[in-house]
Amino acid sequence: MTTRDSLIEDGFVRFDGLFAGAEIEEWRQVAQAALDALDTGHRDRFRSNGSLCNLAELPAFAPLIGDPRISDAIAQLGGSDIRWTSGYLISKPPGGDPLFWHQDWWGWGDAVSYEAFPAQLFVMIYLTDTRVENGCLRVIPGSHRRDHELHDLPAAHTRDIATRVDVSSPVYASHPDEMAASVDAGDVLIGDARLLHGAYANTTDAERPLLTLWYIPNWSALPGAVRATLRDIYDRRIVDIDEGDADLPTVDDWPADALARVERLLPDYAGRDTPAAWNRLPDRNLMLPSREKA
Ligand SMILES: O=C(O)CCC(=O)C(=O)O
Repeated sequence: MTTRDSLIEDGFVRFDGLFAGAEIEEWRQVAQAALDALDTGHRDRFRSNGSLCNLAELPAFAPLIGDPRISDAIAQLGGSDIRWTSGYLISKPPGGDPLFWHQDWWGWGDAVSYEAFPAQLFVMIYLTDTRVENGCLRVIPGSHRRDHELHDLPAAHTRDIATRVDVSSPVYASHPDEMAASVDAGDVLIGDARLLHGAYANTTDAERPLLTLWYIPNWSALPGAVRATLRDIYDRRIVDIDEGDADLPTVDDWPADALARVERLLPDYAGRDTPAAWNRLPDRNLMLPSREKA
């Protein structure tokens, strides 16, 4: 199976050793400095994630976002017109809670959502060796295209789910279909935004940092309405975890040297389409049958 086939079948692929361990250790230190600067309210608000720091406010990560090893990996999967829209530093503190089950695709009302190849990809770069014990990713393979009972859970990233963690609830509990996606520092997980995933609790006494970067593999192939919403995400006009109507900093505010690292990847959109509606819930009737029923 090629990496592209795995992405289409399972919804994710691991690229082993894409970065050297020493490089990742440097990024871990940059991440730790950003975490040290957070107020305690942030970590309470994003208790299930651990932290959710928008990289639009952390231009230090520009060289990593623009690193050609990431675009080359996406090209290997079938990307030919790659853009980057956003990213987060998601870090579980020592003893941090499990992450709720969810998927991150927001455009389920558009027909592109039911195609085999993803419209949007996550690139997850864990900054330490990450296993079940310290809170690695858990996924439901195939759930990006196939119906699954966890699609009935409430939409992701609401304040309630992110804040009030009840580990006995199916929103946070282990599921028989789950697979642990452990990594060594330097490995990179690339996956379909539609994939159902969560993360285990961090039972260790060390921080478990992750950078999640969002890329679009084939920008010009997407409907104008979907590109319009992605541009709004880039501009931080509509993301559901940002609060209120505050005028938030964006990548356009970065210093010139940081901006130069990502410029070729920015979601240029000058159309006039009405943006595709924000809809995090799939129409299960339009999905392929579950793996048991197939
Ligand atoms: O923390 C993780 O391992 C995954 C994070 C994630 O997928 C999310 O917060 O949406």
